Amino acid sequence: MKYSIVLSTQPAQFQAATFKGGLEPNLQRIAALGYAGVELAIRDPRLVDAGEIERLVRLHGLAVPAIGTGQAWGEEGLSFTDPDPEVRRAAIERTISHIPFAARTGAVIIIGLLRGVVKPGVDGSQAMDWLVAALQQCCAAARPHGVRLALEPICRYETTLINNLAQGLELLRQVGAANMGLLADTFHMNIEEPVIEDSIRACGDRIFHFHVADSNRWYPGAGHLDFERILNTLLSTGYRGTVSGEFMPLPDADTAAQRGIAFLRSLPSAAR
Ligand code: LER
Ligand code: MN
Repeated sequence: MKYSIVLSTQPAQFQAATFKGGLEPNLQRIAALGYAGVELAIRDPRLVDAGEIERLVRLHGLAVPAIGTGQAWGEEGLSFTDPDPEVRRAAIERTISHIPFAARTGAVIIIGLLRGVVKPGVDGSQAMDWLVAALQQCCAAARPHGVRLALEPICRYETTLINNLAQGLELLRQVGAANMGLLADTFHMNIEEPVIEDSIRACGDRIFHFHVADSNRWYPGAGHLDFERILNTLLSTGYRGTVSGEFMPLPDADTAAQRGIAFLRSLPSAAR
């Protein structure tokens, strides 16, 4: 099993990004802790030096399995389902602007909160139509570059659109693109899925990326999720991607990152 951890390239409010701040020292620490990769949260590719990030990541021997895009929602309010067509267009353009870096690093582009929420006065089916159309446009732009997108079901406390994996699978059916899959996050699944393992199994090969945090969103091992069962089930779907830590920097980022990977590596499934 390969492990990565979320690292924000810019200041952000999102609390479960374990590492924030200076890129180079963080990359150094993450590599030293034994992670194989970093999942980079990038609000706007125009605000970062992609060439320099790529150089530093390679220097520290790290892969970039995924790019998180949700800060464009959290900090700027961009979304695929905003009633304002300009905001929707900007969200699509922003997603497409991640494609060159994703193509160079082999990263999956994550669609988390960038999908938005059903805003007051907007009909739910209208929001779904906007979401499907936006994803189709982004997938079509990504396909020639060999880039894949992963929609993340997110719990009810953060969005009203696509809370569980079954809804995610139905969305994939509507989008109808081979380069569109799902990101399954144990924190959200613990809230929304009737039986986490059954839901993972039902996704088969449509899981493109995987987030781990324990039930309390601390590092794996700090709560009550059964990671051995969950990760074994994930492996049984044929998943050979990266398992990415997205948990609170508690008691501090280094301790959380170190304890999280130590716990995951101690599981029998880690050897598979
Ligand atoms: C992002 O990966 C996530 O899990 C959400 O909780 C973002 O708010
Ligand atoms: Mn997540």
